[in-house]
Amino acid sequence: MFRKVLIANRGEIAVRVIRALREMNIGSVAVYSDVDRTALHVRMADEAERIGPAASSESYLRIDRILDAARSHGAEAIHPGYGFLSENAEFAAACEDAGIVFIGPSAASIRAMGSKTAARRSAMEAGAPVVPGTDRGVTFDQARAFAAEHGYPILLKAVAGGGGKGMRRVDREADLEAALRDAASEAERAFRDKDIYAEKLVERPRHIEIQVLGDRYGNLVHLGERECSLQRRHQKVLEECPSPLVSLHPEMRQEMGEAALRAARSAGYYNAGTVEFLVDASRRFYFLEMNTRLQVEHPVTELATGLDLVRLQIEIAAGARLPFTQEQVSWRGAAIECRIYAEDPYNNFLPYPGKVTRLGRPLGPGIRLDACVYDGWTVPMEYDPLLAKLAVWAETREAAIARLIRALGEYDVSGIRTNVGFFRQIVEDPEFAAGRLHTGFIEEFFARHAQPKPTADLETVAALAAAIHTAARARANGAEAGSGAQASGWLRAGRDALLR
Ligand code: MV4
Repeated sequence: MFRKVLIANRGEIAVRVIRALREMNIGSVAVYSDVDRTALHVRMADEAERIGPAASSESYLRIDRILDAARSHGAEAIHPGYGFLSENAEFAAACEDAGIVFIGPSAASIRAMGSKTAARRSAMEAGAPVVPGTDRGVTFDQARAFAAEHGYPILLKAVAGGGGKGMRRVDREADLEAALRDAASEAERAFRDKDIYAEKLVERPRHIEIQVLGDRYGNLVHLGERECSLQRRHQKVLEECPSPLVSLHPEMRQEMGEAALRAARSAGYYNAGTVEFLVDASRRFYFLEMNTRLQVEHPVTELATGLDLVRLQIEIAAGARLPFTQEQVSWRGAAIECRIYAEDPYNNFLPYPGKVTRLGRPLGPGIRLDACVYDGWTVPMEYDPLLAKLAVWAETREAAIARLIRALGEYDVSGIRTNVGFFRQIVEDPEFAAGRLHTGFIEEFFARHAQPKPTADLETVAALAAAIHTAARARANGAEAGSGAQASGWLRAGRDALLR
């Protein structure tokens, strides 16, 4: 086993990896940028090395500096976490070249899944269902012919894609030419690759993904599904294991699991990975893409299977065989995770970095908190403002929801705004309780209840107008201090009411 591992990441996932290393009696080396000097992962690791200024391009994305840190600290392996360099084939190859183990799949697997059309083709050849689509480099005439055969709407996608960038829905032929041009220029800007392909659009799909895990000897198992349909602008916000849909139709787990294993095998996959599927209203599922990393939402799979995915990743990278067979994998109860962000859900989910002045955390039965936030920490504005993942487990989904409502109620964060209150609204929603989830859920949820912005009621506006009037008259008359102070008091109260 390794004696020392470097974590090429920050935030809660760096903390998660350090915890696994400590339990395995392996030394940990953190890396950090200037703004992360006081971050929790730096405090928790055995050793730490500064790798540059705040900008990711000058720190967490610098392959050279990370490898230098690994060498100078004597780390034998690197865990990349998620994001940053985790799906960078060049980084995986550079680690191997430096004689350092990359805790993840081979550079070749990462590369094979990086092109969305190549991944589609190999999944299709391996027998996993895919949405009807075109080849890469689609021209206007080819896209028009495709739509003529399969019907509108279609979806234009970037070959180098991911995250919804370079994606355009097209509902009629008249819009096709402009959409193709827009998608290509957005893809060029985002990926420096303007290649586009077209797919038949699946309306209001669910997003269900399968966790896979393989060793370096060709053993590969799936660990079931995660329901990730609750997302906003291609960012997941809440994930579950099992999927409420799969719970109603248990044969789906085996069918999707086998399709995922076929797709993973076609790429010679090992270590942890995730195969994403779209599921349509008639429960047909389609391979979407494969994520060649540990995912943010891995805790719900861990809670439902009792496995430690990070520990398994490290053991497999060190050359161990998978310690169980597919038949030995089992699932129990229901797990739900909320991504707690420093953001304002009622102001377009604007990031809300700043200093945390008070922090009360949920505790007690069935709660798991993967966090990087601590009392007095300043959430930096340079990175994704994820503070914590609050995950709960209970015997049934109903009990897990009750537990989640209880846990969200115990969360008490001051100094910054968070989405905790927004989650309370979501998980108390009857549609959510019924498990009727799809990728348009949050947009529809806002249309159904939430006010996108707090608006003042007439009484507040009238009180504010009166206060302004009184204050202005008091000032104009050079009036006695009393009424001026009272007016500015009202003014403050009125403003607070408006901003509440
Ligand atoms: C789709 C789709 C509907 N039909 N493909 C969005 C991100 C990219 N990786 C794939 N995505 C989608 N592909 C077809 N043919 C709908 C989406 C999609 C989506 C997928 C997963 C999770 C959330 C989503 C939100 C909007 C659209």
